[in-house]
Amino acid sequence: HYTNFTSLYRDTLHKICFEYEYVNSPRGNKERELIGFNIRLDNPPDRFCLSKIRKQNIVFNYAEALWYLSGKNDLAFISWYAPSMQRYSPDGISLPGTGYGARLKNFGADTLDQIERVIDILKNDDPDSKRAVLQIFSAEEDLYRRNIDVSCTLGLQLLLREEKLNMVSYMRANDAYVGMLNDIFSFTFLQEYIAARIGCKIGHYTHQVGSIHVYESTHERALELLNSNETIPQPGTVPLMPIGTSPTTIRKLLEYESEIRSGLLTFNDMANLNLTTYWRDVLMLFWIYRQIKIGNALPQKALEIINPYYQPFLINRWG
Ligand code: 5HM
Repeated sequence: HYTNFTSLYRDTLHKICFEYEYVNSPRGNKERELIGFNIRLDNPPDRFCLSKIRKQNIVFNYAEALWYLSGKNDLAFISWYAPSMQRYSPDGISLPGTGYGARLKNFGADTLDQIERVIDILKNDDPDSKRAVLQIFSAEEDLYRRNIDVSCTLGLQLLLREEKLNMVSYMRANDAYVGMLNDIFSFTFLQEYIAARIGCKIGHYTHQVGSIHVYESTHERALELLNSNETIPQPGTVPLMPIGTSPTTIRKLLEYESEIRSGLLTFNDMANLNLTTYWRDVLMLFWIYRQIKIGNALPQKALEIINPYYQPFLINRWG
C-alpha cells in the first residue's frame, strides 16, 4: 500500500530491476520481467512523480486523460503532446490499440458509452455492483507480431464501497518506466472523474499487471532514478477535481484545447475562461506547452497564476 505515487514508482522499479524473474525479448525488445504484479495506491490523486531526474511531462498526462474522455483515438490530438506516439500508429491517422477513448466511449458496433453506463449503474442501479467494468482490450485485435498497436489494458473496474469509489486496472502488459507513470496518471484521473460524476469520495486504486517489465533501453535510466534521491520542491498539495465536473465541462475543455492547439487563444483569453480554477489550470498547462512548442521560454505570467503544485514540474522539464 502506498500513499503517494513517487514511492510506489520507485519500489516497483526497484523490484523489477533487482528481483526480476525473467529476461526475454518479445517482438525483439529485451526486457526484465515480473509476472502477476499487484500494487495499491491509497490516495489516487497523488499521481505525480516528484523524482527530479524523471522529468514527468504532466502536460502530456492531462492531455492523454482528456483524449480518452474525447471518445476518439485520433493521432493528431495526442501526437501534438507526444510526437513519439506516431510510431505506434499503423495508418498515420489513428491509434486503434493505444487510443482507449474510442473503446471507453464508443465501444463496438453499437458505439456503447461505457463511462456513462458505469456511472448510471453505480449511481442509479446497484451501487454495490461488481459489474461496473470498462472493457478496453478486444478479442478482435490482431495479436500477431505484425500489429504494432495492441491494447495493453484489458479493462478498468469501478467498485463503490463505503461511499468511496475504488478502481482496479487489469493490464496484460505494462512498461514500468515509461508506460506505468502515464497509465496510473490517466486511469486514476478517470477514477476521479467518475467519482466526481457520481458525487462520491475517491477510494483506492489497485494496479494489476500480467507482465510488468523494464526494457533494456530504459534500464540504465531506471537505475539512475533509483540512485538519486533528489526530488523537485513541492510546497503545495495535490490538486483535486471539483465535484460538479460534468460532460458539458469536458465538452468545453475539449473545444478550448483544440483552440489552444490552433493558437487561437491569447494569455488574456486564458486568464478569463469561464471555468473553475482546476480546469482553467489544466488548459493553462496546454497553453504553456504551446508556447514552448513554438519556441518561446516558459511564460512567467502564466506560471504566476497557475496552481503552484504544477510550477516545479514545468520548470524541471522546460525551465
Ligand atoms: O508487445 P506488446 O504489445 O506487449 O508491447 C506493447 C508495450 O507497450 C508493452 O511494453 C506495454 O507494457 C507497453 N504499454 C504500456 O505500458 C502500452 C500501452 C498502450 O496500450 C500502455 N502502457 N498504455
